Amino acid sequence: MRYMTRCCWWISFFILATGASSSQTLREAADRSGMLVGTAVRPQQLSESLYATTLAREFNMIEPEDVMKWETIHPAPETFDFSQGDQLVAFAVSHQMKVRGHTLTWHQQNPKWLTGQQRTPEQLARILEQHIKTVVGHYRDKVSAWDVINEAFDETTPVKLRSTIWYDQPGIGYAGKGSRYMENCFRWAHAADPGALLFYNDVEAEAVNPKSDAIYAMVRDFRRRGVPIDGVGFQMHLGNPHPDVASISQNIGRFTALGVKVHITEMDVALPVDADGNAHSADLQLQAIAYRDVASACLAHTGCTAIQTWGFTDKYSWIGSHSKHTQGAALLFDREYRAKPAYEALRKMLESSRRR
Ligand code: 9MR
Repeated sequence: MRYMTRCCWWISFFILATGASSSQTLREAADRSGMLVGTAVRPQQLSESLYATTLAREFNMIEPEDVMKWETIHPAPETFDFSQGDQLVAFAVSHQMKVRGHTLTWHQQNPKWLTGQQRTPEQLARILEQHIKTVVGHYRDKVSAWDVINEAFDETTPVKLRSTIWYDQPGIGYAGKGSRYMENCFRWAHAADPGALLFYNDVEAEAVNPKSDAIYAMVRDFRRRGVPIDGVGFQMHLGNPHPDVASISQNIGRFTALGVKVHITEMDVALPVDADGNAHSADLQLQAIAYRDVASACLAHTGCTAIQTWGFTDKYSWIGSHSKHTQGAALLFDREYRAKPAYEALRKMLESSRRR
């Protein structure tokens, strides 16, 4: 008995002293390394018990995939519908998770009442200001970070600001004046919740490239002039499992050097799939390496504080319908909620990092 007690004490001492116990879940590994590990969520799936239990066990942050977008949350000029967003926030609160809000200003998923009618820039500016202040105000102290602007730069060369209802069709009064129109959005969001972190979020800007150069110039300018921007989100929708990790790391490094945080906001790694939605096992291994290496690039910079995936089970991923079911299997869990090699690779990478 005495031997047992002493033996167990020594084991406990060893574990505490070396940190040698291994994290069982992604969430545990993230908590220990001071990271946020998040996922996009749809509230209608919370009633599926495996969905809800996996979500709460594995992640410490959630982001609404669609239900905080304009078409859901602002369905008529004077009507805001927070019911589905509130459901996600309630889930997060009851499981001690953070919430990332997505998204306040975008050119997609806008309601017909907004896009189907001519308005003056002044009218549109008032509508956008009211929207941002109402939504951010409703979730004050509940949503910890907002994608204030989503995908404002286009995919052309040279990179330009995307022509949208907010910029120049007709825009909110700053058409042709570059990123000026976005400043107001950050200021309105900051006024509604000074405690929330405010992000610019974009796609295909994760590596050093002309688009991330343009975003970099904008963020540097905003920081110099005191526009309240706190972070940049790199979506990380990878169309193949071969990311340019050195360039991604370099890009994260230059943004965090500006004093802003970086979040990986929408990671998935699409693979070719057969008619049943299955990927080759060799591709699943490459996918695991891609998740590991992107996480490693993030963890190499203290300002990169969140890794988030765009959903977590292959059962519910936008990739399938988007690719007409030629691609899929992009996430950390398969359709039966079994952890894939990518899950284990990400968990181990988080576990090996100790930031605290
Ligand atoms: O995953 C979202 C899907 O359910 C929507 O139908 C789609 C509409 O465009 O938007 C998807 O999410 C997008 C996100 O909001 C912004 N970045 C790209 C994501 C994938 O299209």
